[in-house]
Amino acid sequence: MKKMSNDSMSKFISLILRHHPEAAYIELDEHGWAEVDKLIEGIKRTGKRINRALLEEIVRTDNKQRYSFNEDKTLIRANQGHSIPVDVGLKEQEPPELLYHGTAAGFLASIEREGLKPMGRLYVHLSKDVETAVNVGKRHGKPVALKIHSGDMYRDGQVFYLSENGVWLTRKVEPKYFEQIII
Ligand code: HQG
Repeated sequence: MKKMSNDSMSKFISLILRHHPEAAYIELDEHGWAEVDKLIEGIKRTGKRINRALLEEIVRTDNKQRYSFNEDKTLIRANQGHSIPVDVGLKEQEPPELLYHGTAAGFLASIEREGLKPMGRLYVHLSKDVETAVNVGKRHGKPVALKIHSGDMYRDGQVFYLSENGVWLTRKVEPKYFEQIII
């Protein structure tokens, strides 16, 4: 069996619980839950080493608190970031006046033309501080940060959600609501 770092295992679990449950031979229910026992068995079938203690450690120590168990820890799901259409019971919430989005310089022309779109995911992901946004942007290339006038969007009727792990989510951001900031 392959020994994996907890970080790589967490990334693999993200892939399973947000995008490709079939990668571990499992299914998610409509609320995004997977059965913990089946997830563990499925990950083992891929040749990776995991057990309940390690899974619990990964959930507890994940740097972005990406996962939650249900109360009796028989089910697990990702808190946000899905591409498959699941309803994790996101709560509508009034956003702060400003939020931030980090992206790559190469995407800017298209974003300025079309606005921010969810692309492969269910929502556009926004952060409450510039630093987090810059780190998100770095995953895609030379980072660029956008300041989002979320207060104006909200007053204009747009719905925002705050995930369990503190990520702000919305369906779309029109170009008139953001500007690039110098980082
Ligand atoms: C860009 C990570 C061209 C968008 C992070 C982004 C986050 C456009 C990319 C979470 C566009 C999509 C999500 C348009 C948006 N034209 N490009 N019209 N509209 N884009 O990975 O926000 O570590 O799906 O700017 O922390 O980067 O996985 O979204 O660059 O919270 O837990 O299209 O993923 O969390 O990329 O990241 P993504 P994201 P985890």
